Amino acid sequence: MEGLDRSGKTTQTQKLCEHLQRTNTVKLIKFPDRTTPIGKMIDAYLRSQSELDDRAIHLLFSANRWECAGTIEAELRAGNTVICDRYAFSGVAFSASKSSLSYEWCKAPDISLPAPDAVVFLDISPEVAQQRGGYGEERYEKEEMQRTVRQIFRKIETDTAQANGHIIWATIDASGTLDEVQQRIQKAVEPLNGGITGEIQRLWM
Ligand code: Z5A
Repeated sequence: MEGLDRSGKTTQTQKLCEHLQRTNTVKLIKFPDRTTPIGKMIDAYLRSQSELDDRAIHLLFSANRWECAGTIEAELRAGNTVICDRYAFSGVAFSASKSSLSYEWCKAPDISLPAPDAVVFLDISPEVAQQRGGYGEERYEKEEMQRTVRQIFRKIETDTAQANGHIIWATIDASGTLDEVQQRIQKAVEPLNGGITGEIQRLWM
């Protein structure tokens, strides 16, 4: 699940998890995982309690995924469903919105992570997002940055379709009620309900 700030990712990921748990074992993972030593450094940065070079924080976000990659693969090999609340697509979209970092440089550290079978992108205008609870507390929660991030997500969608044609990319209007948005998400991932067979695909390869 990907999206802009306050698009409802955490709420909707939880609901999707409950829905899918009726038929399969589901592992829910949130990135950044703020509980690990790397995640604690990310958390301090996001809360503006520490300063880090743009490259350093980007690599920490990626390392935070790599430290979980083995768990993701093990779950998939066991036949379980893995849902991630943000993943490498957020990594690229947020870091590449900074003028100091190029888009290609931002993609590099996440190349060959386990690729998702579907990306649900919750699309919301920065204006609507701002009206939702808690907006503005963390470092990237600024309207101008969110606009740039939204544009980069569109580029990532195109690039991902070219590099990983098997990935379903569903852009969902996240501006309805919780139930309306959840219905759209469930419909988008319906093609995966029968399960996935074959080798685990790799990101951007
Ligand atoms: N980041 C990065 O730079 N690089 C990376 O590699 C990764 C992340 C993985 C923290 O992410 C920051 O890290 C984030 C991207 C960057 N910066 N920004 N922006 P995070 O995922 O930990 O935090 P977040 O983006 O701020 O997510 P969030 O606070 O968890 O928001 P959300 O998950 O999208 O929304 P929510 O918690 O489900 O809902 C927010 C509020 O809106 C809440 O009060 C809900 O009740 C309300 N809500 C939700 N849906 C609705 C609807 N449909 N109607 C009305 N109100 C709603």
